[in-house]
Amino acid sequence: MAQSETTVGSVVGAHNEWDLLEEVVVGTVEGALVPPWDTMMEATLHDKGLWDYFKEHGGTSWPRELLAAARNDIDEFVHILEAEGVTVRRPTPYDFAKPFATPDFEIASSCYALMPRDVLLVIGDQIIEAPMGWRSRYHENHAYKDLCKEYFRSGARWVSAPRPQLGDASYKKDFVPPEEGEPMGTILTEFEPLFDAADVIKCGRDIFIAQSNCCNRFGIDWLRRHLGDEYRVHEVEVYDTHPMHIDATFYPLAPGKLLINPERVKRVPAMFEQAGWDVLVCPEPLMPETHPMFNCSRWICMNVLMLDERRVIVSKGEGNLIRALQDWGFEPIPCNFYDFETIGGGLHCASLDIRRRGGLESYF
Ligand code: DAV
Repeated sequence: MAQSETTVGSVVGAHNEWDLLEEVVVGTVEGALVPPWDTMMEATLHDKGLWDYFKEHGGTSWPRELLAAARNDIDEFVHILEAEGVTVRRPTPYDFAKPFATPDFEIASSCYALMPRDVLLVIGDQIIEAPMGWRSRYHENHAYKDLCKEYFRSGARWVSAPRPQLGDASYKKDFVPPEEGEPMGTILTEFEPLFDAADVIKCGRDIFIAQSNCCNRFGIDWLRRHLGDEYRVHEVEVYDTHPMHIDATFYPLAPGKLLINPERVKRVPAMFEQAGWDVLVCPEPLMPETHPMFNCSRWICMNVLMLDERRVIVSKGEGNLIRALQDWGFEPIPCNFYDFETIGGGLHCASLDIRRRGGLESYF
């Protein structure tokens, strides 16, 4: 199996979003459930009109037609990856329907293994199980344990961030998500370190992270200290009424090329301008407003997956972005993905880079 110079002995090695992708984990729709209702969903769901749907259907299977359509998309994504020479791995089937309790909370079920990007953070040869903020996702890492064990045996480092308690003290009581224009706020307290792996985006020695409804400052501090002197962890200032994850907001696509969400990025960190990076502003999404979206916003179009510095898999309906990517010097590979986005997230959410060929570098 091909291995990069810097990761000899370990199958796991990824330092940025654009080195040649060799192995990836792709999520699965098998067994996917509607997330069971929990108050922190009020903070993350952009569409208030959906609360009742989750209250009624949470913990049960998604409707068969939605699952079938999402499966077609993910199958096409896997097909493209394999055709482009990438090894694709999948999670282990897991029973998400079991209710569970800890001494601090109880919840009707788990959710799914749709989005490995949220659960595991790969930095260099290290896999970090994220301290996730949603109670219903507390055991989602179990669907990836077989893979983690295998990667560990191959030489990867494998750790879990401190398991959070997720009791009432972790969430602000009576939190009301801000309306557009009001100051940003998140539902999390600073009781314990919390982040999802998708709150983080890698750029060699520089790691970018933004506070969200699943990432607090305590979580950022934990990651900074855990990674140590080899890395510089930067907090990015974003504005989002329902923030969750950085990869539809702020995304270094290739050396010198930063894609930003014009509605959410308040200030591009000065280091990008100083180092001569181009700031690429994501065009308006083309997904019809009427397209059902249970989890994320239309800005999920930004959630592309780089196969190397040029080839980029992008959601097929997003002609504006596809043309912009071409103008910026990329080679877009369109993939039908709107129906996966309906119940999950984008191409980046649905995948997890395990190995990209290349070493740890500084781009600033
Ligand atoms: O903007 O809808 C996307 C989350 C991607 N991991 C949004 C959040």
